[in-house]
Amino acid sequence: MVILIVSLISTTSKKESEVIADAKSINNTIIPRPLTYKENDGKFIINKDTTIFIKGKDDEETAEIAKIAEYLKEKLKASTGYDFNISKNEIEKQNYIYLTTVNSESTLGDEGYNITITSDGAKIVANKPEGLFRGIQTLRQLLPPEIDSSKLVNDIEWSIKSSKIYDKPEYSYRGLMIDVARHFFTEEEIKKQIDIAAQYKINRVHLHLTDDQGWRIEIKKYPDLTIIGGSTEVGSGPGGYYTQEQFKSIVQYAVDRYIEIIPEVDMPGHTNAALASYGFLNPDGKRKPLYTGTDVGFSTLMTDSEKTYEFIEDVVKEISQISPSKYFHMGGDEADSTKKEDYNYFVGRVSKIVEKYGKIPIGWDPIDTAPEINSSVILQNWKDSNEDARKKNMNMIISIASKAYLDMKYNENVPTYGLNWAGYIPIETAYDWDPTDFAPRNLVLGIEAPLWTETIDNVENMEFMIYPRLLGYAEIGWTPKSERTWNEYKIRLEKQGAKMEYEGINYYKDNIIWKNQ
Ligand code: TNX
Repeated sequence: MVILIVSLISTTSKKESEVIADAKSINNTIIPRPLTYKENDGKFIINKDTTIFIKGKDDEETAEIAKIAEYLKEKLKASTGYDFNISKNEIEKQNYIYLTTVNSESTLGDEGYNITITSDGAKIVANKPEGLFRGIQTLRQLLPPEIDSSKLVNDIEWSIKSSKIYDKPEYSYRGLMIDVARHFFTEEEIKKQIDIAAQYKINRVHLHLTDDQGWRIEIKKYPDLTIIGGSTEVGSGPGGYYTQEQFKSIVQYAVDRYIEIIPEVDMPGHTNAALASYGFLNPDGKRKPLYTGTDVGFSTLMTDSEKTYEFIEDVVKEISQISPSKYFHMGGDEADSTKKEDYNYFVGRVSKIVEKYGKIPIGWDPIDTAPEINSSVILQNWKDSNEDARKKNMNMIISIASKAYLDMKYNENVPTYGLNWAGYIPIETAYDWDPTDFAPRNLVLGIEAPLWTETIDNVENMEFMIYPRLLGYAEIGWTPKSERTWNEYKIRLEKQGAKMEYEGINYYKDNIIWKNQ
């Protein structure tokens, strides 16, 4: 008995001391948490003479790394006032930031990196330029938070503690979705969100481009989709759309940040904007009225009409030509006005059209329940069971609404907009789960946090919903489950507040994290 009590006490106290040690070992603010971080004595101080040296395995790679160096230089410019020299020469012994893919470890994969900081400089080594880009995000977070100020900061030492970091992601898919159909957001607004998300190593941005309330992507063969279908939004605002050139510009901006833009055309439901643009998509040959409310499930394409499939093929073809992503998201959710057998036939046929244009189809559940859908399609799991997907060995992106929906309110009072049909999602709920709670590890590609915008019509409110929850989603996607706990995370999150502040992000300063607010 005594032995039992003693052992009980010692296990409890061991656990506690582990937690404390954990908390104490947080001498960095990095989110997502790197696999290993070891601090050493000394520090590296960046000054106006610091040089960014670059070296790839060949000239092409060096040119790509040069762009990453330019990006880093830009990110450090406003606050430091320094105009770093970027050099392809052999690195000097001191005062360097060195970005290289030479002599890397292959175990780092595409996105992993090693950072070594000494008093002489900062060296980042990765297999691929992409890994260097991810490593740079870590480097930025190692500097004082003032580094993100858009104004010159004087009287500060731009120092980084000597350290060694080894890091690579758990999941290859770490996404943010923005619904630009319910409310339209401009090219510049989306680019800003892409840039902010990139610092947390988000690598996919899914754009929900069409829905009942709006069609947001120019299709040259069907100009009325945007002239009519893009002319409004929820609440009857002016709406808008991206020309193909604008879409390409968003894609390139994302590519420069190693983010893949995934376009979605939602079908066969959520299609009123298309039905309002072209009569031939409707049984009576007439255009439907535009819709600016927030109901779901009332619209459907005609699943037995060849004109529908011709239309879809044209749309998929045009978008595929301007979208380098390997994926094409075909929607498939809430088709409540489509009979189940018609839905099954439709999603099966459309998935083949998508594949014909060289893309991997992604669909929301219940797409996995259609007999024609197999493991060549990816399930984005938001609500229903993914039993069929498991049986069929389909890869999955986990977006369970009660955990990952950015349009859910934080709590009953905050904010005044937002929804709660999937429950409230406070910061802890958003963080404290794992994709493997919902699907077997071998089928999980990763995680995505969707922001639906029925109630969100401006960037301030958008940022309030996204931040700080996205930092948690980014960490769930990057850091293995075994390496993260809420108690330790929340200390790092608190420290990240200063950075978000300097970046001008309108985040929710929840007093559970940020005391004295
Ligand atoms: C469900 S999630 C939807 C969307 C809504 C969202 C609101 C999904 C695939 N469909 O149409 O915007 O809920 O939270």
